[in-house]
Amino acid sequence: MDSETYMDVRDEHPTNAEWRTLIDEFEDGRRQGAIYNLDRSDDREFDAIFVGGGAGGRFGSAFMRARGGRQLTIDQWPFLGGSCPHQACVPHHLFSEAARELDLARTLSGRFWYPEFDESKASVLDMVQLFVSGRNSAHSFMNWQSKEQLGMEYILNATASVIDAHTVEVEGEIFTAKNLVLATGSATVFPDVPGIDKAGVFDYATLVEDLDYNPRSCVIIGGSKVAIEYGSFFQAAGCQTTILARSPLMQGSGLHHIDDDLREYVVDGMRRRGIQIFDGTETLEILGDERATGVRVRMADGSVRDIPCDMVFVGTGERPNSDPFVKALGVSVDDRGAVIVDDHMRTSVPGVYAVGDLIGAPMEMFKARKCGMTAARNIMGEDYSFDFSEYPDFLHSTYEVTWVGLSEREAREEYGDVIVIQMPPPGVPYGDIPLPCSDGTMLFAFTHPELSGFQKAVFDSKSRRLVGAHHVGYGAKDGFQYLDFLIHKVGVTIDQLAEMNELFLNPSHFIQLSRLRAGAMQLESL
Ligand code: KPC
Repeated sequence: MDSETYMDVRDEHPTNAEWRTLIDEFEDGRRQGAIYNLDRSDDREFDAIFVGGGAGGRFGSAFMRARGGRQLTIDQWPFLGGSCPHQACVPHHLFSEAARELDLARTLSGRFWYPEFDESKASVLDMVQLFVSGRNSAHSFMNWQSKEQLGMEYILNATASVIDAHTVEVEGEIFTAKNLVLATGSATVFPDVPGIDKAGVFDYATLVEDLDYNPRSCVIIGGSKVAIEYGSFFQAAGCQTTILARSPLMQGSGLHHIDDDLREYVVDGMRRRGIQIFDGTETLEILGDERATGVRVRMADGSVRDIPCDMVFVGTGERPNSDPFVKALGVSVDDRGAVIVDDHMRTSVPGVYAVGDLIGAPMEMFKARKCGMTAARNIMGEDYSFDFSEYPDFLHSTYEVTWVGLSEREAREEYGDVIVIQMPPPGVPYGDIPLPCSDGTMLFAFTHPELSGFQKAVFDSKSRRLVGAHHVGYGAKDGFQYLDFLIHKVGVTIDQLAEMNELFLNPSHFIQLSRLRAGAMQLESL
């Protein structure tokens, strides 16, 4: 190795601030080559090499270290943490928070302390630039924490070429391990549409890497979660947005357990805020010479329309980055390219595990991290399974939308006799009463009650168990992590909910509503 083209930090202890400067330098080209944090004095064989240091790779690595194992984690970027803090979840959360703030500021324009809303100040570009200017602080923390607190060994800013099930080559050097853990994530599938490679066509990743103008009109191709989330942000940030989906939003197979009322409240809310949503569409062409100026689309009624825009955003979903492993190892994949694993994260090749987005849906952070942990536990000799067929889920419009367990329809199919407690109560039009009126929606509740959200809990009448919970509002995500556990691991009943101690009109105020009904032997809806 040429010392001018690599950096060895093993005996250095860069602070978070120093890591940030280093990563800045790697990103803008002032520094090049791999970053080595490798204990060359340790002659133990690696228990695993993690190919990819995103959520799955990093959490698996940390768990393996904690169990006393030795790992090596290799990532193409000069930081650990992967696409989440670089291009995906973290910017999405920043943008969704901005969308919420913008929605409130526009709705309350000129009232109280809110100035008249100035549309010229709402900017997609401003938020993208804010994110890009700050993202290296998360990256630096990942490098610092992984090295100084978690004791991980890693090589960054380097490509790992898999040679066989135990061998990886990095920068011309061969590394061997008892096992490999593949964790290289997924990437957007750009539809095969004429003009898709024109300037002005983005996905979530290129948006943050390449956007250099403030878009004022956008057409989104696809109806995925990403389409809903980014579309809501674009519209709130002053960019007139049109969504062209194949299936009605939130009805695709990718999202399970969506309650009909919740879907209606969310999609109506998006339309109310000015987003145009068309389903049953087929995108025919991206219009424009070098740069996208519109989208030609066949509508559900067969007519063809040209929709002008200055940005096209692709939200059609993602495909696992599995090709190199099929080629190098022959791992089995499904028809969408997802590496097939068992509940221990073992692939079809002995000694090779795969985790995270690489194994397909759901492409969620909790799954990636727990997959990593699962692989590590099994490699370290435990017999540990991870079943992610049931999980809490969320998305953002200008609201935070959260759900767990069965929808009301599914619960009726499964249990027959169910009761529902919901706000606003069934049959009460939105806006007639300012409910749910929970934390985070108070300003709406008192000014625009129809915007104050929606919530529903579904119980099996016979067992009195909570079987589903659904929420549109703010701040419920936190509680839903625990509701998931209560529903799926504890089997919590309405009587146990009635015993809990609520903290006022907390976002998912199922506790007090449950208490109002729990006294009855024969449960009734509310
Ligand atoms: C700070 C944070 O949780 C967002 S970035 C997460 C990357 S990782 O911890 O590796 O899953």
